[in-house]
Amino acid sequence: MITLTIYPESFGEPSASPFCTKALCMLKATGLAFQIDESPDPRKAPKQKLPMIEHDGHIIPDSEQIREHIEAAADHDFNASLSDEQRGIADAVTRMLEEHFYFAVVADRWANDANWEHVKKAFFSDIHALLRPIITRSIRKQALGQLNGQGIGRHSEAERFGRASRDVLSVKSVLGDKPFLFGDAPTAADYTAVPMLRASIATPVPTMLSDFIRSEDKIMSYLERGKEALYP
Ligand SMILES: N[C@@H](CCC(=O)N[C@@H](CS)C(=O)NCC(=O)O)C(=O)O
Repeated sequence: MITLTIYPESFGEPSASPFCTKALCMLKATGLAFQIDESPDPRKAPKQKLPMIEHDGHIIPDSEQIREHIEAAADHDFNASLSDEQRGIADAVTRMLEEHFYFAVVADRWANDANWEHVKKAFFSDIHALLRPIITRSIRKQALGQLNGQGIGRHSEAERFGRASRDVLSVKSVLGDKPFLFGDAPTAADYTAVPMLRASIATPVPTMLSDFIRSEDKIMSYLERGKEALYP
């Protein structure tokens, strides 16, 4: 049995984290038996990040490593139908969304004062009321420090939007008129793209990025279709 540890659902998504939603949807697609352990606290995870899985005594962190592990365990290749060229594009799209676009979403949630009020309530309401202000201030400071270190935190919202909206347009170009990124059926990159783009419009207070995505009909229908096909 596999145990998948993820952050609890929030803002209408199965998990607060698009990486956790990705791992959850991939596990479901392989047909492997698994149970979910919801945790708000990543500190016990090997990389202090979620998701992670525990399988027969082995702990595997990181959604990409989880993907490799479950593909081997279930003898299931998410990209079986893809050519080498498509696999290259799929990996590039995945990296763009997970290592660049994701940080724009985090900034919209954690650096935007109006959204931060909702994030605080959604993620940290279990913390005792007396300690909550001190703990949430420190967690926010740490998150903003990470954004600054990564680099995206040094941009204004408009500059961030310029970069992140181009990522969305790249996804739209790869999608074209197909139901999923590489054809009629979802492949690995869809398991990143759908939760990641959905996370960016799930922020309760609209941002330049969420308004832009909501105005893109092709992307919005892709996200509806993706939710239907991939989500539990
Ligand atoms: N590369 C990792 C990224 C996972 C990740 O960034 N998780 C975030 C939530 S979206 C996290 O747990 N952050 C906790 C922290 O940075 O303290 C993956 O693919 O799983």
